[in-house]
Amino acid sequence: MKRRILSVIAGTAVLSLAAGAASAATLDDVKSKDSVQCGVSQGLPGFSNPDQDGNWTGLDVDFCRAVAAAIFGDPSKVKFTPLSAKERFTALQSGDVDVLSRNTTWTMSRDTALGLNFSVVNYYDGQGFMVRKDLGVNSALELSGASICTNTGTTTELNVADYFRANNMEYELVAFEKADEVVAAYDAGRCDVYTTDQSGLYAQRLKLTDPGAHIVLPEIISKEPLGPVVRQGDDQWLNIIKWTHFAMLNAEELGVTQANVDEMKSSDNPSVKRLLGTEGEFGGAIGLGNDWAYNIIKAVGNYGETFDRNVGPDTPLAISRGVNAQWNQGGLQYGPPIR
Ligand SMILES: N[C@@H](CCC(=O)N[C@@H](CS)C(=O)NCC(=O)O)C(=O)O
Repeated sequence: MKRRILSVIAGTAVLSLAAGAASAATLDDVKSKDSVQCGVSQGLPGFSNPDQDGNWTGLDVDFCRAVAAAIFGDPSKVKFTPLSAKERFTALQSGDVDVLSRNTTWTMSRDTALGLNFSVVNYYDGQGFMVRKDLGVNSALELSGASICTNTGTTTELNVADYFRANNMEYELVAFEKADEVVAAYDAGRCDVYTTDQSGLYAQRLKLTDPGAHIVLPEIISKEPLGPVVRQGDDQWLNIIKWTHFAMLNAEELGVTQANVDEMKSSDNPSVKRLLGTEGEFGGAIGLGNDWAYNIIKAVGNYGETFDRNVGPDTPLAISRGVNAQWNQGGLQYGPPIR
């Protein structure tokens, strides 16, 4: 008797798992919509930024285009939903977006308590401070008593509280929901300091009246591993997101670029063959065609190319690879092998 009840319970569990899996087939939804709905920021140069005609560019935008290329062989099959920091997780939970690709920090609470899964880190960052040069401050440790502008709904508020408490310093927080409100307030002198992810400071500095009048202080006060997020319960979709980034990393490591990807199709290197689908069936393992990674690289290039194009030393943000270099170049970016 006991055994039967157990098996009924087990049966129910299996059924509900199957039903959950069926309703969580994001890839099927995306295919029937014929596009990926990608949650991005409301405008952060270098990461996700629209121009006057509504054309989006940036590292996070390129990631969305890469996912569309992997699925459809067409990077234009993506639609962007601009989201404030506060709105972003609800938009993903409710199914308004298929993936959130928006300078979002991977933390334990976000990864466990929200029904969401972080996938990879496409940009290792840390929180920093920006001040006017004429404030005469060279270190964050000189900021006691400062008023500090930031965004609500972000990791920044807790980091500031921890840092100032740990260093016995006072501060006054001035927080806004929209990033452009923070920029405007700081630009207008309503606060002495602007704090957010260091990449965000380099990006937002470009929007100030006189960007050259401001410096980013050397201290990094937190770990901000940024990356794309999906809903829990759809392993295939999570795999597609993870392997999109890993394919771009492997391509860079193997010297496969947007310009040479066609030539590379006849490479004898087994790693290149598996990446580009001339050997093995790796695309099928994630529900995609065997040319999934070829399509990504053809459309947006490898990781280093998207980094350089959007935020690298030759862009207005002028960020060096630093910890975002490949693992064999002294950095943290490490693509697990395709095999
Ligand atoms: N990485 C942090 C901060 C993310 C964040 O929202 N930063 C602001 C300031 S850089 C931003 O993205 N603003 C751009 C926007 O909202 O469009 C987090 O995940 O909480």
